[in-house]
Amino acid sequence: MSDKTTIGVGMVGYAFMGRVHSQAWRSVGAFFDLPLSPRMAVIAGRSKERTEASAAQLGWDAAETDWRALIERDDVQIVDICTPGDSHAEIAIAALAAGKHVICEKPLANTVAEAEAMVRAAAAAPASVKSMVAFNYRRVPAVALARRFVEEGRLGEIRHVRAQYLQDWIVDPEFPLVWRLQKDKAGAGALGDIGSHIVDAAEFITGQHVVGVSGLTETFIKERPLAGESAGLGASRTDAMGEVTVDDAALFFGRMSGGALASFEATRFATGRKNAMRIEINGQLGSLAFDFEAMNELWFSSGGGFERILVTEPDHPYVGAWWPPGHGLGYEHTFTHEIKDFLEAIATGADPSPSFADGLRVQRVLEAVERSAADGSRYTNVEE
Ligand code: SOE
Repeated sequence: MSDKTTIGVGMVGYAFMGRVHSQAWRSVGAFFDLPLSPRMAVIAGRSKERTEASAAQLGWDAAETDWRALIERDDVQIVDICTPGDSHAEIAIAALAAGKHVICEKPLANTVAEAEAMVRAAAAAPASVKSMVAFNYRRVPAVALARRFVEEGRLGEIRHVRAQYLQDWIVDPEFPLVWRLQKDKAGAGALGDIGSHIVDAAEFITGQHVVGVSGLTETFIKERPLAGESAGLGASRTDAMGEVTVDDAALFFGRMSGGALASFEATRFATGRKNAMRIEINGQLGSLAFDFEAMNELWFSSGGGFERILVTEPDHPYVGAWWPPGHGLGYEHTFTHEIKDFLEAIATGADPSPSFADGLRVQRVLEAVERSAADGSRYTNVEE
């Protein structure tokens, strides 16, 4: 018998993020010694058949077809939101009002106004009710180690941030119009989906905020075949065509609050790049470089050439819970780490990070990029 307090989890959504979050909830207690033991109480989705099948496959005890019913359940204390951005605000605000902790996929919302409402709801909840936005790349051990290096002063004053998020999954003009390519569902395209990750990573590693930007966005393929039954990443296509209403790529540069100059590139048209989330930081004393496609490595230079650090040592962030040196971690572990940190924050009363307020700040950067791009790339301040 375990003496840990059980905490019930209800997850909304069962597609890509739902699957990876399920894996994290399932494994976190087996690898980290936590004060709380999560119980995968219930999963919600619109289709009864698919939600029930997902519950069975992913390890949830029950299935609901209405997220409101999930929130109301007494066996749910944590609500995990893995839906497209158009429902984040409504679900999160209702869950917080019901006194449930909330972890919400990124970007926090589709608009600044929605994100502001979510921040207000989080602030209005009792201090014991916690909320967090799921920027999982903060929990890549090499990214957390990069932040440690900056905090230890090993880079000195930071001059440059060079961040890219390169994918190629929609290069084919026949790739269907999935929800990620529709503004009413996703809020933005590459800018929101993957640009948000590199803004968060840049802010996390440097401890600085993006304060102003100048941006360009482009939609290379303006029309695509409508998606078949599933609108997920693996959707089939139909014969009818529809308009792409988001950006395919976004490029922007900006100023950081500590004086650094930053450049960002988010694209789904980088042929051959699958999930190249890259960041290089140049400081007065040293530089760091990271590429998610080699996620167990961090490159460091103290002025000579770059040296590779294999981030698999037990004293590296999160790594000690897993395998012996050199055995490496994968994408899914970043979610396990995020849930571990969230459960610890709930148990200890600490404020989880990144908070909804951090998510709102990223949202404001994205919005400033859109305003700048619409205004001939004019330098645009990120609103406070
Ligand atoms: C699709 O671009 C996607 O799944 C993003 O939505 C995720 O946040 C990222 O981790 C991988 O790519």
